[in-house]
Amino acid sequence: MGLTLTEKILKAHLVDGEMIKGKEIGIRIDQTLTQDATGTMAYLEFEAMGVPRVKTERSVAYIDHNTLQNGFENADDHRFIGSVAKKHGIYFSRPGNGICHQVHLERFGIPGKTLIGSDSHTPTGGGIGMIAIGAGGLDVAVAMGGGAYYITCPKIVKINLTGKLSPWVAAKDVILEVLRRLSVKGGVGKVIEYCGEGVKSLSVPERATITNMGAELGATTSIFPSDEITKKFLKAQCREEVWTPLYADTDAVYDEEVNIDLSKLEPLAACPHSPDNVKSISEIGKMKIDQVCIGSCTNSSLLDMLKVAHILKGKTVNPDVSLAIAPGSKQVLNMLAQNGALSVMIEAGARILESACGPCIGMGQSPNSKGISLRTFNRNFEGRSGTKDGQIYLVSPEVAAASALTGVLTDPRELGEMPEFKLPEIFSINDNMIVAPVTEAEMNSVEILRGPNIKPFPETAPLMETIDAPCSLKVGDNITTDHIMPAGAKILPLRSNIPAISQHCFAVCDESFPTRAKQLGKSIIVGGSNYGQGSSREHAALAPLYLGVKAVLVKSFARIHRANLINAGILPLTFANETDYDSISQGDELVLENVRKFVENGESQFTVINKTNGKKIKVICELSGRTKKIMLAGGLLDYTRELMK
Ligand code: MIC
Ligand code: SF4
Repeated sequence: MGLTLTEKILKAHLVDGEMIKGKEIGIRIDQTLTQDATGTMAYLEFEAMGVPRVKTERSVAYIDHNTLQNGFENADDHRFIGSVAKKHGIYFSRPGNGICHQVHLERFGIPGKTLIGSDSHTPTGGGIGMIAIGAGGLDVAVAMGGGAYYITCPKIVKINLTGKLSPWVAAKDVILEVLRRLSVKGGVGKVIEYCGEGVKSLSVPERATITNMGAELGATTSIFPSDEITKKFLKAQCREEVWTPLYADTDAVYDEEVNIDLSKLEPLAACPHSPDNVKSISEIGKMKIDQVCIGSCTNSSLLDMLKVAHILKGKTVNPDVSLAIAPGSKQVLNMLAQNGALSVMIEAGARILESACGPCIGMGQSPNSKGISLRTFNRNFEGRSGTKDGQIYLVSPEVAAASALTGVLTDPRELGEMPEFKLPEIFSINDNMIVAPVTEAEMNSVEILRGPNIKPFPETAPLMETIDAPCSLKVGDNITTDHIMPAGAKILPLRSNIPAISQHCFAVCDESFPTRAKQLGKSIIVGGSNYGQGSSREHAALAPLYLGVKAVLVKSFARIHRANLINAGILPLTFANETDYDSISQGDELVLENVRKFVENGESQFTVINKTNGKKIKVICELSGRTKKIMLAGGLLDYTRELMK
């Protein structure tokens, strides 16, 4: 029986467990990446492990998220990460060099290698045939120290692409179509593998748009084969030597199959407030818009920007619209400057932003009250844009640029004939904003530069014998990490200060939660299905940890968040019977008797007693040998420290 591409790469990196679907496996990690909003914590954790130099083939620290410096905090974090990178053999991509995923694809990604990153859109690397996975900062810290990364051996979904995209229909429309069909929960426990004739018609940046936004399916990752197109891209980046051809075997067996005829797709949009709330542009109609933002790790490649410049050429942005453009990397921005496309954008009235995440994470450019904003990004969760009532639609750069001119949602096919947009034979290469690691001798003399905002990791404790605690918060389905631990320009500067950031925990749902939870001392959160979807931010686990949350009981979890809860020593529980969700109200007293003993004995079903109404609720907590030990120790940091003794 042949192997899928995913199985080939995972097998070649397997260091623990067996390739049995649904079972935990440990894989060797070749590369890691961090960004600044998750990086400070990840490096504090790495420091706590006491490993002098990273043990990966390549680790890169990027500064791209917290780039608005309206106080000392973000600048201090950048400086801290820069000094840690120098001290421990890590490449440092300076602020201004671009968004981690875009730069990593351009300058560091290698087909067939494994990459984990403390950012959920790390799967962008799947666009060149990597197994690239988003993880919590602590998992990345362990991988930098040479430890394996653990995932559930995934099911593999084949997405068979046929045909070719019609003019003005984009890669973004492909992933929006996948989201429309599979939903934001459809990828949990799965890797999405793209195959078929249609693959050949997609360039690397287009493939990367698709694998990037595969994160919104909840998938472990997504991957394309490494073929002649990949080779050409790497050659144009002067990195042809890292290319290897990689394909699934022709007789590979998949768990699921989805067929998409590219020629049948039309321009689409994800409507507020979920990436899977997808409708066609024609179905939504000529809706009046207030803002357009083009950029983010999904759609900020040179190819995307050239299309935007073509559409804007010689025109003026509609007077009722604000258009912001953030090219994804210094390479992209510089090439736009060199070939005149930047001038075209400026002439048209675009507001050019630095190469960073920017509005995607609420770092500026929040829309006006109830503003309708078209964005080429990957997430439109409530509140993420920085306002509570912003109405965010996720679209392709083509739809975004065409609409910026008309002031209403516009189908780019109205633009008439589409010219052929080609990638350059050679990109403009200048890695002068990437600081390479120094020699061992120089490393020893590096001083770590900490600012007053950088506070230590919160206190953890071994799993309690019995958890007897009230339900401090009850929430519904599809709670995102943007609900649990909001981002935005005001809160992000507190990412290195858990006591301070925890004051904003669940601010979108219930502003009184932090005070209540702290007063209760210990408590349990109850939620619905797909709890914790979205980002990899471990702050969504560390803030509850700081506020005394001992367990989270929900209908189902998103992958990275569940792992982050375990890493923080918070017990992740699911209802054996989902209807029991209705038998708990906020404030009810819940008891998990002898929970430590149950976990020690490897039992996966326990009973929660609701002391308030007397109801007995069956709950499930499946922990593998390793995650069991982590839970008992009080989290991954304590477990790793014990291992190192
Ligand atoms: C996001 O897109 O939500 C982020 C901001 O990049 C996060 C990481 C973070 O919260 O720092 C992610 O996707 O993991
Ligand atoms: Fe940055 Fe947005 Fe991409 Fe997250 S999704 S890495 S915030 S650009």
